[in-house]
Amino acid sequence: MFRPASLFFSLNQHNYSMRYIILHVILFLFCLTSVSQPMIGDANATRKTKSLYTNLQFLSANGIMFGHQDDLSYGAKWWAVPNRSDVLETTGSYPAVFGWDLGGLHTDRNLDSVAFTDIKKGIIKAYKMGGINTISWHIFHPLDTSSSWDKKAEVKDILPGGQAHEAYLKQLDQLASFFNSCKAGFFNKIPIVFRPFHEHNGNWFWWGKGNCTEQEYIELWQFTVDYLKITKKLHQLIYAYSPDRSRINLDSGFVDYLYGYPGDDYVDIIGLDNYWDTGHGHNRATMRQQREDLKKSVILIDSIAIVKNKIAALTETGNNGQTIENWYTNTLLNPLLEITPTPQIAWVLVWRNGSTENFFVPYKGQKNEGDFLSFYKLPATLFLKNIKNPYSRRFNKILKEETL
Ligand code: BMA
Repeated sequence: MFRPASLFFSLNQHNYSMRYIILHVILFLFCLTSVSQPMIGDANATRKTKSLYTNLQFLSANGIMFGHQDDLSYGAKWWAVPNRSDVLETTGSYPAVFGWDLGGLHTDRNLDSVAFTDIKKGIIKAYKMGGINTISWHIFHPLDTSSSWDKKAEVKDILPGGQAHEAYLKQLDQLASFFNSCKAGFFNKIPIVFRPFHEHNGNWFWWGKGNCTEQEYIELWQFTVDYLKITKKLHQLIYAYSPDRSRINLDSGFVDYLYGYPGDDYVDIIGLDNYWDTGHGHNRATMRQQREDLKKSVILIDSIAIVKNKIAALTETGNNGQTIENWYTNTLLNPLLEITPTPQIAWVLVWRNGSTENFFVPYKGQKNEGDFLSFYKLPATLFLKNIKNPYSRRFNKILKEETL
């Protein structure tokens, strides 16, 4: 039988030790390179933005942060009450990640009626508390301001040379001034995870598959990032790419995921919107199969992030109305914990608590409240109380045990 070790033992003692040392030096150098920092696309990103990006890697190796859309703006039973949060009321902590949406920037309220002045205040508050802000953009096409779901709107019209290109530049100028107005101190622009043109592999948005070509989508993304980064000189953004799981065949996951991928210099977060494998009403697969598919989808983004030296995240997920018993522990978290090695997913973000019919976080008294509390207490999950100043270069601490 061939035994690799016999190669060494056949040598004299001196050669053996030399080879042994060389082998270990090579292994050591390999380890050094393989734990290198993740690569943010913007080489000129601000110091805090770079630190946040590096810290996301540390955080993802130590737990999964919990995020909630519009957490500070309203809850299932309240609207615009300072400091309120359904997550806080159920668990005793704010989420670690705060989601916002800038759709409707041409008016003074976003598509869900939240005043932009309040969104800005919320972003600053979340930052000062040590939370992480992520912004999606249900953008209205400048030629037809009805909504993101308006399929008549054409991507090619807003690309350079298109009839609405100038109008799109105005939207980008507005977007840039909004980002720049989110600051804490004169020079301190708040780092933000920006997640534009999401779920583009689905056909429901005007930038989606079937409503524009793959090349147009890529151009739209690249143009947008270049304009914000080069023309507007914004260096506080981390860009999240987030296709929808329902339009990915997991047997050809890599290829399907990368449909419309604009390139490693343009993407920092390997995101995925996955409502599909977590009990979606239209998914005919059994819950057992969905559990396996959720795992596969997470392994998919985790591996792509590893290959590309980026950060993976479940940028949207949820069970609307919390109809599935113990959804947080049983449907969402446990499957992820069954994967070995543990996938490095920086955060999971659930959608908004719009009303007592449409909500994703159990509010006080809702039947899954206890389950959500258990989810919060588990060592694997990280809420605001568990992370401290993710914008600092010296950040290396999770506060889980100390707080619970
Ligand atoms: C969708 C729904 C809409 C909402 C949109 C943007 O999923 O919740 O009601 O307007 O997100 O938040």
